[in-house]
Amino acid sequence: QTKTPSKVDNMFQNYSHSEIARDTATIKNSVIMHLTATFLRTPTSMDSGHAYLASAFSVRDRLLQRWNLTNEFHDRMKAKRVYYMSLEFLIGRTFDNALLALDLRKEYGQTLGEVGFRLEDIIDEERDAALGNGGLGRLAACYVDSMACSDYPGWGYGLRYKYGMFQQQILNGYQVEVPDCWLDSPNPWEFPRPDVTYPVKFYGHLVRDPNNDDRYIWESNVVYDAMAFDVPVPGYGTTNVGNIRLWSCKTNSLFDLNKFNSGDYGGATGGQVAAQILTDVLYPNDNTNDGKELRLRQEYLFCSATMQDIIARFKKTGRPMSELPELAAIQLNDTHPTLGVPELMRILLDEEEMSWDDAWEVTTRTFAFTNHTILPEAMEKWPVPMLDKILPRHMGIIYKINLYFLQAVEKRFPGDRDLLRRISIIEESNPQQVRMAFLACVGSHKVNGVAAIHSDIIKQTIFKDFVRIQGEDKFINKTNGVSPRRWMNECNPDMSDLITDVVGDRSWVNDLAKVKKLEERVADEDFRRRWWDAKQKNKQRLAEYILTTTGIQVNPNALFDVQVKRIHEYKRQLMNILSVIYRYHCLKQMTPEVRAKELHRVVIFAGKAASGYWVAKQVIKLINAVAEVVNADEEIGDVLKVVFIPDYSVTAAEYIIPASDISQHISTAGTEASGTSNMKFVLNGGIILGTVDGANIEIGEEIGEEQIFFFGCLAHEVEDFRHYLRFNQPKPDDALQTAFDMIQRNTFGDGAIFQPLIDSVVRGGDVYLLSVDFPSYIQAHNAVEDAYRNREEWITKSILSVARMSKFSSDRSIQEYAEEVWNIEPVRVTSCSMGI
Ligand code: F55
Repeated sequence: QTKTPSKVDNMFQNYSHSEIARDTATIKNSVIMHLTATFLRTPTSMDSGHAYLASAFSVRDRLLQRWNLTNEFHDRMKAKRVYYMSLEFLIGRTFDNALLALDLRKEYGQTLGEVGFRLEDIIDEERDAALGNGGLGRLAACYVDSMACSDYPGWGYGLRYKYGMFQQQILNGYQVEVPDCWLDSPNPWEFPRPDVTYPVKFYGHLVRDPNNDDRYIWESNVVYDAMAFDVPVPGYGTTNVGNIRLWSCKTNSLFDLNKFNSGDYGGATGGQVAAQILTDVLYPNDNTNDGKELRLRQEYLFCSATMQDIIARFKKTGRPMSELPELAAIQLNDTHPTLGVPELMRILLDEEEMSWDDAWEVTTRTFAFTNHTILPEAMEKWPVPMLDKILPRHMGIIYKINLYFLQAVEKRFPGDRDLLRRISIIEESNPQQVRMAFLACVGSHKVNGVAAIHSDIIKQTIFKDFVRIQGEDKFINKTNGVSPRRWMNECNPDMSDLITDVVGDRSWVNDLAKVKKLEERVADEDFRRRWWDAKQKNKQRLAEYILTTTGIQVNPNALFDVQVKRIHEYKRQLMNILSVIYRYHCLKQMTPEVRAKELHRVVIFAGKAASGYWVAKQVIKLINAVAEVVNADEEIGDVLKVVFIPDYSVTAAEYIIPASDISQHISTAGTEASGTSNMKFVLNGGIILGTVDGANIEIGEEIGEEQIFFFGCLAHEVEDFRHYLRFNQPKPDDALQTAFDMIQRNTFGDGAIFQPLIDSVVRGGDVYLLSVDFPSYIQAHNAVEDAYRNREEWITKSILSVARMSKFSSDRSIQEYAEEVWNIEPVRVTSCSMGI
C-alpha cells in the first residue's frame, strides 16, 4: 500500500520544519536512550567507550535528519550533481567534526560533564576511518567536506575496506605493520543500505548482438554484489549534509541451496567468504603501483557499482541518457577509477543500446581527470592479457577507443608513426599494457594537475603530445586546498578563538578570505603575545603526546622542527636525518659553554613506509637509531632531541601540525606534485623550510618570500644534475661526508645495515640529488635558527603567513572545479523552498 502524495508531503513538512533539538535535556535523553536501547548499558555501568558510542549515535540521529532533507531537496530541484570517484577517503575522526558543524559542541560537553566525562576524553575514544594512504586520500575527504560546506550537491564514491591503512608499531627501531581492524567496534558514522546493491560481473565470454554491431552480451557466472554504506559529511554552518557512498563486496548467490541440502553448511556460505576479499584491504602503497590482479578487480568492482548507481539515480529524473552530462559530472581521483570510462561505455552501448558515437560523446562530457604524480613507478599500467581475461568486454571497448583515437590523430598528422606509438593507449611492450593515464585523458574533457608547477610539468612530459593533439584548453591547473574546518578550527582551538576575536565572528571558517584581517593586528602587542601563547600551548600538548607515545621527554620551549608524511625516497627524510647527524657532530665538537648557547631543538619525524618498500623502512630504522644515541647523550641534553612518533594518522596530524615552529617539505624539485600538509602547517602559524617544489612555490608567492625558507636546485636543473651523476661520482661536501663517516664508524649501532642508504647516494647515481642540495639545506637551517632567535620577527612572520593563506582553503579549489570543470552551482537547502 502506498500513501497518498498529500499525506507524504504533510509528514515531510512537519519533519523538515522541526530543526534539530539543541536543548541539553533532550540531548541527554537521546544519549541515555542510545546507551540503554542501542548498547544495553545503564548510566551506572557506562564507561567512556560507551559514553562515546551513545553520544555519537545521538549526534548521528541529528545528522540523519539533515541528510534526508538534503537529498530529498536535491532530488526535487533536479540539481546537477558531482561525483568524486576515489579509491581512497582518509576521513579520520567524525564526532568532533560533526559537533562543530552542527554547533552542538558546548551542549554535548555539558551533557557529558553531567554524567562525569570530559568531552576531550570521549572524543579520544573514536578510531580513525583510515581508508587512504596519504595526500591523495585526505584530499578527497577535504573536497567532500568543502562541497558540503559550500552547498554543492556532491557525493564521494569509494570502497569500504574492512582493513584500512595498517597501524605502525616501532619494534627495535623497525616498522612493524599491524592490521587496522577499525570495524571491530560499532561505527556510528555509516548507514548500511542493503537496498542499494548492484551485481558486478567478472570473467566469462561475449556474444555478439546480430542486430547491432556496437552491442555485445557479456555472459559470466562470476558475479559479486556491491552493497552501499553511506557516510554522512556534515556541512559546517549549513543544513547541507554531503555523502560518501562506500561499496562493500559479497557474492550474490547468497546461499548455495544444493550444498546446504546435502549437509555442507560451511560450503553453502563459502562463496560469501571468498567474495569478501575484494573489499577486505586497502593497498598500502602511495606513489607506487604494484600491478596486482586483486587490485584490478577491486578497482572494477568500485567502478561498476558506482557507474550503475549514478545511472540509476539519473534515471529517476526521467531524462534521456543523452542528457547525463547535464545532470552529472564525474571526477576521477587519479587513474585508479579509470575503468569507470569503459564501464559507462559498456552500459550505454550494451544496456542502453546507444550508438558508439553518442555513447562516447556522453562519456567524455561527463568525466574529468586529476593527475597526482609523474613518478614513473606510480603510473598504472595493466597487462592486456590480464584485463582481457577478467574484463573481456572492457578490453574490447578500450581497443576500440584507442583505434578511433589513433585514426583521428593519423588524419591530422599523417605518417607520424612515432607519434602514434607514443600516444597509443596500448603500450607495445611484451606483454602489451594498457596505459591508464592515457585512457583517463582520452575519456575526459578536462585534465588537471594539483599545483601550478605540477600542471606545467605534466603538459611538458606525459601529456605533451596530447596537448598538441587535443588543445591547450583541456589541460588546466587546480591547486590543492585543505579544509579550514578540520585543519584550523577543529585541531587548533586557541588560535581559532583568536582569529574569531579579530574577525568578529567565526564566519572565516567558511570564508577564509576573512583571515586577511589578521594583518591589521600584526603590531598589536597584546595580540602578538596571545598568538605566541597559543603556539606554546599546542607545543605543550604535543610534548605530552610524545611522552605517552614514545616515552621521550621534550622541552616545549625548544624549536619544534617537524617532518611528517609518508616515507619515500623522493621526500628525502634521509637528507633530514643526515643533517641531524651532522648537527649532532657539531654539538659534540663544542665546549659545554658554547653548546649551552645553542638553540634548543626537537626534531620530529612521523610517517609510514609501504610494507614492501625496503629502503623506506631502513630510513625509519636510521631515524630511530640516531634518536636512541642522541637522546641518551647527557652532554647534549635538551639541546637536541630526535623523536619518531609511531603510527602517523589524521588524528596524530591534528596534534602535531598546530605545534610546529618549522616544518620540512624538502622533496627533490619537480617530484612532489603539490603536497597538502605544507598548507596545513602554515595555516597553523608554522613556517616552512622547503624546496622550490609543488605548492611550496605558490605558498611563497602568497605569503611573501620573507615568510618561507627556500633552498635547493630548481626543477629545470634536475635533469642535468641527474645526467651528470649517472656518469660521475657525487661529491658529498664535508658536512654530508661527516654524517656518512659517523654512520660507518658505528656511532648509531651497526653501520653496515645503513650502507645501502649511503650507497643510494654515492653509488646509485643519487637520483634524488641529496649531494647536490645538502650544502644549501644546511645553510637554510642556519637561516631558520637566526630567524627563530629573533622572536618578534618570528611572530610577525607567523601572523602574516596565516593572514595571507586564504588561497589554500579547499573551498577555493572546489569553487574552481565547480565553475571550470563540473559546471555546477550551489543549491542551498531550505525547508521553506521545498515548495510543499
Ligand atoms: C596511492 C595509490 C597509488 Cl596506486 C598511487 C598513489 C597513491 C597516493 O597516495 N598518492 C598520493 O598521495 N599522491 C599525493 O597526492 C597529493 C594530493 O594531490 C599531492 O599533494 C602529493 O604531492 C601527491 O604525492
